[in-house]
Amino acid sequence: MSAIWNPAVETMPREELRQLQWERLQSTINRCYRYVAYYGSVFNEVGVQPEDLQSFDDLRRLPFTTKQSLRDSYPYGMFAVPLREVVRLQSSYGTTGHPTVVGYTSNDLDHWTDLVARSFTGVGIGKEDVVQIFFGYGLFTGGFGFHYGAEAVGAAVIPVSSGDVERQLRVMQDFRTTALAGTPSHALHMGRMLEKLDLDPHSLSVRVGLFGAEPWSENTREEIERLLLLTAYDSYGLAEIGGPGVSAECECRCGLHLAEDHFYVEVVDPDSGEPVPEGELGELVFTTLTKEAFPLLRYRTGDVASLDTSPCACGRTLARMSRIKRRTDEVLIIQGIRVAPDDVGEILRAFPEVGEAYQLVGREEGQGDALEVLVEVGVIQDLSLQSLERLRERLEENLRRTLGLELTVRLVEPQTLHGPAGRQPRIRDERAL
Ligand code: DLL
Repeated sequence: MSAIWNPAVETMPREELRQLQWERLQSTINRCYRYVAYYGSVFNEVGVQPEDLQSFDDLRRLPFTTKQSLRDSYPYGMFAVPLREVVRLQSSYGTTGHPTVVGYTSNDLDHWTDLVARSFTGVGIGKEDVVQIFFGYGLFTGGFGFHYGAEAVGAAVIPVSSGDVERQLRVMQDFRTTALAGTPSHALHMGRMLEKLDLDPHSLSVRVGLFGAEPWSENTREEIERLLLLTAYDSYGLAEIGGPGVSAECECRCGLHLAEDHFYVEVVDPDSGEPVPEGELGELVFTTLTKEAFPLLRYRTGDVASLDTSPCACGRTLARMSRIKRRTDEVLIIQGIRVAPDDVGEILRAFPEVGEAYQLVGREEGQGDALEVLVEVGVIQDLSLQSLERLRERLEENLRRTLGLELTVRLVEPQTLHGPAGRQPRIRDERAL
């Protein structure tokens, strides 16, 4: 079994961990109440003072923080420190309108690096490794998050960033990459390209991959492992809570160990908001315990998973979450990018030739994940093939540019998507999840 990055915390008896969480929770509650105007008014509205919260259960007296609260506070309204103490800004990726801006103090960055270092160490990636990071570097938290974590464990990091699969393969061969970090869909794509180009996977040195940022299945895992001859692990996180490093699998691959010393996790029924018993599926709700710049209380993730606090064979005592089974809201994650139907609708509304209904279809194609947007045409004077094709191209170009994502548009006849049988769902995910 691989080493443990921070054994003092990762194998801490759960009683002690609870105590540590409680101390940190109290200071986070105070920080939010005093320094984040939004939380100040939330406390006043529900008639609660920080000192009224005397147990983890009491935390439930506070309402959930939602994506909407973050949108309303765009860009810096939820920050608990002045900007001069912020040393990094990142953002949630791929949604239009108002994405969430997250800030980090220097301590926040140290913690983040430490968490990703835990994830790498947990899957046996360390000093001896050459790590190729093909998450995007930029506002998306994947690239920089994984980068600093990999450096911290002493690996040689190749910051190749996302893009061009053939180039990735060339770098993998030439630099003798031993570990990959990126989205599973991109890894799969790389594997398939290898096969297509008839390159022998045995000519590569890669042995392990740490993947995440999007839903993937056991089938995809097996396929990636078969094509690239590596062992693939899952890692999870979200920008609002800090980015990757929130949880990751260990070599036992029986759930993702949560960094409970930095996050207090609740699993709730998405409809009632009430806690569900351990082991049952529910929506993950996070309270940050150490964040200085961007603390959040009871943040609803929209991600559905279950929790398991039983001991793990690896020796870690940190609870494990299952894979993310689904989302509570209507969001399609394609190539690691979250696409909300409302965002697509907003773009389409600018085109008078477009009808009411549209549908986002996620597919698995030879090249990896693909998004097709079906758009009903509206009232159009000129129904010539040429003019329809021009409309299609304009829509495609506009959606691609705004969503920052490769996609295709198909025009469909009026009433196809909301015919007599009722309105079709705005999302259809045909990938074998
Ligand atoms: O995806 C952070 C990250 C980067 C995680 C690299 C892991 C690796 P966001 O762009 O804010 O942040 O997207 C977060 O992506 O709420 C989930 O719905 C989804 N997601 C992330 N990891 C997984 C995973 C990063 N392993 C949103 N399985 C989250 C399923 C995932 N869904």
